[in-house]
Amino acid sequence: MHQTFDAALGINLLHANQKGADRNRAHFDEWGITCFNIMSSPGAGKTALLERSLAVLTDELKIAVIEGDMTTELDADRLRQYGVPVIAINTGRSCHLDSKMVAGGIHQLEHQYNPSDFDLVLVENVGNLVCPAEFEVGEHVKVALLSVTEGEDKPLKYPVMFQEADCLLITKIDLAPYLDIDINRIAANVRQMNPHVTIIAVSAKTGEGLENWFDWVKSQVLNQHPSATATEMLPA
Ligand SMILES: Nc1nc2c(ncn2[C@@H]2O[C@H](COP(=O)(O)OP(=O)(O)O)[C@@H](O)[C@H]2O)c(=O)[nH]1
Ligand SMILES: [Mg+2]
Repeated sequence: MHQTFDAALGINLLHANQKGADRNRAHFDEWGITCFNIMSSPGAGKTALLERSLAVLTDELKIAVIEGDMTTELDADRLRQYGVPVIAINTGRSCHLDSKMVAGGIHQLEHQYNPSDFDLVLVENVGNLVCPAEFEVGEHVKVALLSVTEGEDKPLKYPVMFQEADCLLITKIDLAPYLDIDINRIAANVRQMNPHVTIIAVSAKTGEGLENWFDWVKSQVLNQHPSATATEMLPA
């Protein structure tokens, strides 16, 4: 069967992106950095989660953020208030970050700081449930957010994002009582296609579930680069 021109182009594009992602990951590994790619539809609560996370996790981990948005530095400015380096990447008309854009962010980090000082780079991807799932940026860990306001069926309708995720955060659970939504059904829909995913229900508003998320983040950092964090993460 003949491949269509578009399919061939798509495969080449993804192949080139993958090579760039592998290079980015090699840099992160060289510096002992764990990289998270945080993805969701617009408004699911990525930046709110990062605000809460930076407020707590910076006590134990040295963190930098790469903030992807089509335009503006609104989210980047929100996160700069937590005293961490935030590298803003505007993607223009593109609906996702790609590995080349993130390589540019890594270059800035390297230029302005000593990258070996960092334990964790959090990448907030452009809000979109489709394309970010296809374009790796060099992450070790993929995190997908789905807010309770989006509906139980979304994992079934946008499967790639949820199949690929290492962690699913069901967000805005403080709103669940006002909605006709079953959080267990969301979890079951995701488990059906991704049996090993870690599922954590959280509210950035009330703080419910955030301790579980923080513990999971720390376990992933230890898992990827045990020596980089061994001292900081020992109990006091
Ligand atoms: N009620 C409630 N609202 C939230 C929560 N998390 C985020 N929001 C609100 O949802 C909107 C979008 O959040 P934001 O973090 O900007 O989403 P992003 O586009 O995924 O980065 C904002 O108005 C937030 O205040 C939550 O846990 N509960
Ligand atoms: Mg945001």
